[in-house]
Amino acid sequence: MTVDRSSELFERSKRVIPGGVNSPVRAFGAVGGTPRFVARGEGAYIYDVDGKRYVDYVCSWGPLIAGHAHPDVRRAVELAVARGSSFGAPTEAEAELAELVVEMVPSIELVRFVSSGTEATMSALRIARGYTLRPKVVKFAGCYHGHADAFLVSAGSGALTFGTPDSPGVTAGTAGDTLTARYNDLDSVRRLFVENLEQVACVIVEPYAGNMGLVLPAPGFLEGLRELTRQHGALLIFDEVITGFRAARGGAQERESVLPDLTTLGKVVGGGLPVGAFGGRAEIMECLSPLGPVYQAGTLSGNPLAMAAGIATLRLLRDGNAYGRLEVLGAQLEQGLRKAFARHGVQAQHVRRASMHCTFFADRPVSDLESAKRSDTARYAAYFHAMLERGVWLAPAQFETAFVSLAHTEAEIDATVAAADQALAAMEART
Ligand code: KE4
Repeated sequence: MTVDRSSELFERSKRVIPGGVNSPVRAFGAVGGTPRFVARGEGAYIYDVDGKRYVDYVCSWGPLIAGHAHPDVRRAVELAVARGSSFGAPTEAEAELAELVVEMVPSIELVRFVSSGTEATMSALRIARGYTLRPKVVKFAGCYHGHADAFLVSAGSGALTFGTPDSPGVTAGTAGDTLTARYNDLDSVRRLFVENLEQVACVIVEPYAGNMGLVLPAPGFLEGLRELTRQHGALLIFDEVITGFRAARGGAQERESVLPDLTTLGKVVGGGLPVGAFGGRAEIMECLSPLGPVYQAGTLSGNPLAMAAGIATLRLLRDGNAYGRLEVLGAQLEQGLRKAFARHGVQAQHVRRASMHCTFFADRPVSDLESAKRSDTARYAAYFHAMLERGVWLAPAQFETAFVSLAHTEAEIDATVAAADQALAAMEART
């Protein structure tokens, strides 16, 4: 049997990189099999090193909302790199991207750029603690905010997938300052505030939770968090690393009309290059060094190439009808998959908001981590591989969210629904 290039490269990578990957979920551990190594991306497609083409619904886990190698993004980065890649000094591009963020995100008056979503959420926690002078933070079971110690408590995404929600290496002291509530359960938050009076610096939440699969806020949940945090003198942090510039031009906070005190961003804001950001009300952000005492820094923060990619991407989203288009494509995919699953009598929960979607192999609606964990992950894995074999690249784990980009068209959506029909039929034949 000829060994394909992905298998060869996986063996080679595993000799020098833990697990052969630089981020765990890429190893296909949740779905089994050998991860496909990617050679290139173009529009809605990625090509593996064996030349196979896939319609891409991972989109690099969210950043590529304009599709792979968009000409505007390519040109912007090519022009920037010709002038040098990094200076460790302020540049005009940082002001330009910051102006776009302030213009587009309703609650942000000042913003600081970093190099990943983890850096953004880690820094947002520090500034919340520095501003309120309180030690405790509240997060939600199943929500993932990156891999900073404070967050690896009942985390989502890969930590949930790999069943190590409380990662070794996180001290009891750190974990002790992280309080965990239940998503969509305001009473669980109320109890934590009462049990920790005047100790809670902030509540951090994914307004649309994208790391236990896609779980949407129940009516009144986000408004309730806004009211509870205000009542108890704590800050409300919306982790919009996924939803920022994706749920709407102004993110989930614009779509839901709930304004947090701080917002964290990543993914789309960098257009595929390493950018994270955190921002909010000026009086809070002015606590940040060099203006105030809360320290935060980064060698490549505001990197000119990353800024160029972010500016090109946000301009594409700000101007024109990007969100109307993404809504049409997202709805077409959702309806097509619902019909395909119904044709084959396969029970699933299809959850969608804008260009984010998730198919839970579950027989009841999913509203929190407990209900998400009732999903049949083995069946999801079989579906994932059946779709991959038919040229559709979904998220390689049940507890993730899939994305549509502006490069997808009705043709890719139709092909995806046709692949689902064949995949479900093949799965039936095997049972
Ligand atoms: P990064 O440090 O991975 O850039 O961002 C961390 C982060 C923060 N907040 C939210 C809501 C996130 O979804 C993430 C990262 N998302 C995962 C996908 N579920 C990244 C993919 C990966 O870990 O490889």
